[in-house]
Amino acid sequence: SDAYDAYAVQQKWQARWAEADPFKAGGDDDTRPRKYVLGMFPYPSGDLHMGHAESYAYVDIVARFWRHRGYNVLNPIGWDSFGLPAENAAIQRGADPRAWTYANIEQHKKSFREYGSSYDWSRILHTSDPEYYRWNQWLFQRLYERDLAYRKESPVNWCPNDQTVLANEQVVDGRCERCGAEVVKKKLTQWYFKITDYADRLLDDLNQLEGFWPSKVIRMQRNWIGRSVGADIDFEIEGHPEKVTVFSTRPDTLHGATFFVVAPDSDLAAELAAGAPAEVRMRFQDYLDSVGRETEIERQSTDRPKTGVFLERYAVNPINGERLPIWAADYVLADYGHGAVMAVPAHDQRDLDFARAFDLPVKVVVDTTAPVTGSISVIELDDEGNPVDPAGDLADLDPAQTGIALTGEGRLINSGALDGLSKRNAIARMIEQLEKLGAGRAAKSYRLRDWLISRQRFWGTPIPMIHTADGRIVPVPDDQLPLTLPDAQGLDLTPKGTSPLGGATEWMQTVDPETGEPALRDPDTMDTFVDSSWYFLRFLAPNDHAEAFPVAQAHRWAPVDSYIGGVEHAILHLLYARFITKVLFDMGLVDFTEPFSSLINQGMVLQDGSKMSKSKGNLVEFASSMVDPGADAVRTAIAFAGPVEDDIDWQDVSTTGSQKFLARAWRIAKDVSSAPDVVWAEGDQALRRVTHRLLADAPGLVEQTKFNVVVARLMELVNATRKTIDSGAGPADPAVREAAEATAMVLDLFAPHTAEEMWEILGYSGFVGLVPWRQADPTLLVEESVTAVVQIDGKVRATLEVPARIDGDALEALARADERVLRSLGDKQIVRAIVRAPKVVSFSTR
Ligand code: ANZ
Repeated sequence: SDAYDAYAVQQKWQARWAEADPFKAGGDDDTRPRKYVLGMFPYPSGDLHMGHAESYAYVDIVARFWRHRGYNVLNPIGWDSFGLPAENAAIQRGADPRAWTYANIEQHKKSFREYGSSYDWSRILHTSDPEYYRWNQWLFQRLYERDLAYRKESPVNWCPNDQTVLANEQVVDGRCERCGAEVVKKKLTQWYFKITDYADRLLDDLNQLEGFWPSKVIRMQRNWIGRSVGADIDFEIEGHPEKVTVFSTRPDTLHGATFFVVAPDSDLAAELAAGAPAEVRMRFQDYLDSVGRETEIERQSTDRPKTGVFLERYAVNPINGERLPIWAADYVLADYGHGAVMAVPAHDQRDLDFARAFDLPVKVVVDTTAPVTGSISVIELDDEGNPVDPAGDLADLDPAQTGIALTGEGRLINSGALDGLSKRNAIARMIEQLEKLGAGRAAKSYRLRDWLISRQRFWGTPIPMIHTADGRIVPVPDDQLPLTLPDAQGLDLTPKGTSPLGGATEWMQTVDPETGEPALRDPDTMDTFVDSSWYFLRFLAPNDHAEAFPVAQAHRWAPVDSYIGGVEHAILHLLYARFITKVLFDMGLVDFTEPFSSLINQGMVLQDGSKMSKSKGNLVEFASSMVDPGADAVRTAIAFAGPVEDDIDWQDVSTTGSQKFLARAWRIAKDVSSAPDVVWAEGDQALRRVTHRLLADAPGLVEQTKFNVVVARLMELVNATRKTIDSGAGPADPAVREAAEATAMVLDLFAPHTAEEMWEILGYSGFVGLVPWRQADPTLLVEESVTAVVQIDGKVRATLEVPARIDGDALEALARADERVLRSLGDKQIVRAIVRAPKVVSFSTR
C-alpha cells in the first residue's frame, strides 16, 4: 500500500518476535563475547508513565546496539513487586496486595511487548514470588552468620493519636501530617545490616567507577558515606566513672578547647544530668523535650540561634588539665562521632556562635596570618604594587569580636610544644602526644549509618528469625525456607507501629528448631531495598531452585556492563547493591567488587516544566502514549529529544515529526529497485560517503550515549538517499540500496518494527535486529584523532592517539598491545577491562 501503517507493522513484528524469541541470551555454548545490559526494574505501582518510556527506550537502544556489534547480550526484565504501593492500595480499596500487584505486572508486560523491547522473556522475575524472596531470607542468614545483621533499639516517629509510625516526610513542624498531634519519638527494636563495616571500601572503590558513572552520582555517594579523618580524644569527667571520647577533625586545636558539648538526646547527657542539681535536671528535661520535636535538618541548620543548657559538670582537658564546663546543646548530634565534642570556638564556627550566645571564653591557638609553605594563598597588591598582608593583624581578627571563626591554614600558638607547627604537622604531633598519654588516637568518622531493614509492614519478605520462649533469637533453618507470607485476608494492614503479621496468630506460631518448644516468628518484613540489592544476579538463573544464583553464571555474565535508570536511585539503591556485592565477594560467590561497571542516568520527563506525577494530574501514561503515533514514533521522539541526562519536556517532544521520518525511511526501502546482489562500489560516491560516515560514527556515539545525534544522522542519511532517488542516479543505484540497508540496521536501535519491515522489503529474511554491524569503508572517511588514556588499577599508565571514531573493542586491543601498558603490567594479569571509547580504557589486575 502507499501509506505507512505503523500499527499494522508493529503488530506483525511483535507477533513474529513473540514466536521466534530472537532476543534470548545465548547459552553456555555461545562463544561470542558477552554484554549484560540492565534497566532498573520497575515497581508495579499502577501504570507505566513516560519516565519509564524514556528509560526503557535507552535500555533497548544499548541492548540492540551490542547485539549488532556481535555480542551475546543479556537484557532481562523483572519487577520490584514488594512495597508500600500495593499495601496502600489494599488499605484504601480493600484490594488484595497480591492480586493488585500481579494484575499491574500483567499490564506492564503488555506495554513492554507493545514497545518492542528486546528482552529475554525467559528470565522474568518478581521479587514478591516466594522463589525470589526465599533468597532474600537466605542472604539475611548469611549476613547474620557474618555478624552483619544485628538488632538494636532505635527511635521512630510516633503519632500517639493515630497510633502510627510516621516517615520523616510525614512529620511537619513536629506534628503529624494527618491529625496535627505532636509527634513523639518511640523506641523500637529493629534489624540492621552493618553497612558501616564496609564504609572504607564503599568509598575507596568509587575511584574505579570514575569516568564510567556520572560524576554527580559518585559525588553524592562520597558525601553520603562522609568520611572524616582526625582523632578520638578521651576526656575525664569529674564525678563520672568512665572517660568520655570525642571525635575531632582538628586535634591540633586541643589547647583552644574552652568548653565541652554533649548531644542532649544521648545516654551520656542523661547520665550527666542525673548527677546534677535538681534545678539543672528540670531545665535539661524541658530542653530535651523541645529538642525531641526538632528535625535533624533543623538541628544542623547553621542560621538558627544556638540553644543549650549548662549541666554544671566539668570535663578535664587531657593535654593541659583545664576544666571545661559541659553543656547539652542540640547542634551536637547523638549519632555522629561519639555524640560529644570538645568545643574550640576560635576555630569552629558552630562553637563560636554558641560561645557568643552564652558568653563563653574564646582562645585563639592558630595564627592564620602566619604563612605556611605549600598552602595556596592569593597575594593582594596595593596601589603601588606592594603586597598587602592578606590576613592583616591577628589582633584584628579576634573571633570573639568579629564572630568569624579562624578556620584556615596557619601556625600554632599558645599550644606548648606544638607552637610554630603548621596545621598538618600539629595534627600528627598532637596524635603522638595523646597516644603517649593514653588519651587519644588517630580515628575516622563516617556519616554513613547502618542500614535499618525492619519494616512493620505486610507486603515484604518475612524476616527469617525465631524468638524462643527463653529469649533467644535463632535463624529459621535454611531447609525451612522460604518462609512465606500468610494470606492477607482477615489481617488488619493499617499501620500501627507493629507489623500486621503479628496479627496472623497461626502464622506467628512456630517451634524452636533446637528444642522443639513453642516459639514465635519475627513479625517484621524487610526493606524492599534488600530485594533490589542483588536482583541483577538472580536474572542469571531466575528459576534455579538450588541456589540464589549459580557462581559460574555470575562469573560469565556479571558485573552488569550497562546499568540504566533514574538519578533518584543515586544513593540508596546503588549503595546497597554495592555493599551486598562486596559481601558476596567476601563469601567467594562473585569475583568482582562492583556490581555495575557503567551507569547511565536519564533525565526526567516533565510536562509544562514540572515533574509528571499522578498527584499533579499531568501524568501521560505509557500505554496510551503509544496508541496513536505507534511505539516506534514514541521511542524515536524520545531518543531525538536531547542528551540522555537532560530533562525532557513532553510538550516539546514531537511524535508527529518522528512518524513522518519513519514513513520516509520506509518509503525509501519500498523505492529501492535493485536486487541484494548489487556491487556497492559502483554506487553514487556522495551518498556512499554519508552512509559510511554514519556506520563509522554511530558506534562511538552510542557508546557515549549521544543517541539524539545518531537519530539526527539517520535523518540526514534518509534525506540524502531521497535526493539520490529523485534527482540523482535513481532508485536502481547500488548506493541507494546500500543506504537503505544501513538505515534499517541503525534504525533498529530506535524504531525496531519499522527497521524489520524495511529489511523484509529489501529482500531479506531473518531479523534485522540480529544483523552484524556493517563495517565502514575507511577510504570513504576523513579521519580525525583524539587522545585516549589507559589506566591500570586506577592509575594512568599510557596515552594513545586514536581515531575519533574508534570503537571500544578496537581501542581495548590497541591498549592491550601498547608497550608502556605491557611494561606497567609486568607479570600481572588483566582480570577486567572497562572501555569507554574513544577516551578511556581501565584495566584492573585484582
Ligand atoms: C574540635 C574542632 C575544632 C572541630 C575545630 C572542628 C574544628 P566533620 O568534618 O563533619 O566530620 N563534631 C564531632 N562530633 C559531632 C557531633 N556528634 N555533632 C556535631 N558536631 C560534631 O566534623 C567533625 C567535627 O565536628 C569535629 O571536629 C567536631 O568538632 C564536630 F577548629 O572538634 B571538631
